Amino acid sequence: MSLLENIIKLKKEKKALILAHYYQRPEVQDIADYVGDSYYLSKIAKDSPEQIIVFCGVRFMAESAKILSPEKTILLPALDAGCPMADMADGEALLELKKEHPNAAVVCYINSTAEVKAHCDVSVTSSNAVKILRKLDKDEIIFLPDKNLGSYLAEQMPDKKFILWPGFCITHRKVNPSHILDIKRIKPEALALAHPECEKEVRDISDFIGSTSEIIEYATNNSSRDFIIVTEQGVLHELKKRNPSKNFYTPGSTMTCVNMKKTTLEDVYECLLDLSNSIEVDEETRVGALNSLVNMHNYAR
Ligand code: CIZ
Ligand code: SF4
Repeated sequence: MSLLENIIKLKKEKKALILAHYYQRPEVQDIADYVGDSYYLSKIAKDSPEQIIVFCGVRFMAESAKILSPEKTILLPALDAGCPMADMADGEALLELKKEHPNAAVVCYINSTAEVKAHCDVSVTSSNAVKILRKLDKDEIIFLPDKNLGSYLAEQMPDKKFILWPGFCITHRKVNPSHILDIKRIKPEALALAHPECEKEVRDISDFIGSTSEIIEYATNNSSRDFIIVTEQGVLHELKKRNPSKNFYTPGSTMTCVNMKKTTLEDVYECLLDLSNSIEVDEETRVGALNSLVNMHNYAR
């Protein structure tokens, strides 16, 4: 039996569900029951009847699923797949910042540790952040850890005062405007679709800014034929599947998240075989963090 057949067989035997983020390797996306962004996947993990979930992504995603569904077994196939941006914020420093701004709403990007979430009022993802923040009745917002998504949100809501944490995504930071302008010189019609985790100078010269799912929707529904995709290159798999006749250009070969690429089919097979790599969150942190994720799901509805 091939590795693929073995995974499918084990998945059935164990009644497991496989979820994969758009940034995962193509072959991992293809074996998953659901592929999507972190908001969509967190909804599926919470609502699905399966008790065993193989979460092909990075730690904060599996951790969020565990926080929402402590009774389920959440497996992270590559245990060392973390998110460097999530690790740029810590609970203790956040508590200090909260003391300086006692009236601010505290909002974290879902790309954050459980410890940080436990000190926040609500979590957001790049696909629901604008909607959720518009519903908060606070004029002041502490946003962490991504200063780029934070400054993008601040631009959308000039009536609110944002206090931004200085974190950033190392993958999205690698792009600079010249990468996009170089492609536009050769393909002047191409539309640049950028993730809000990109730096402001990149966002400012892009034609559309959105989350991975929004970028995929935009390119699929737009009549243009040429697009420059300014986010982690894993999304190209879904983009090409949905749009076989369109052309997708990438800004250099720089936009690969090494952590997202750690998960291989072998890892998926092995963790299904012995149900290893189970993610645990200590109960005190879990209960603290739960509130921010439940609020996200309620506000985003
Ligand atoms: O929220 C997510 O899934 C991430 C990390 C990116 C995006 O925009 O979908
Ligand atoms: Fe973290 Fe950036 Fe990788 Fe997403 S792409 S997991 S934000 S380092």
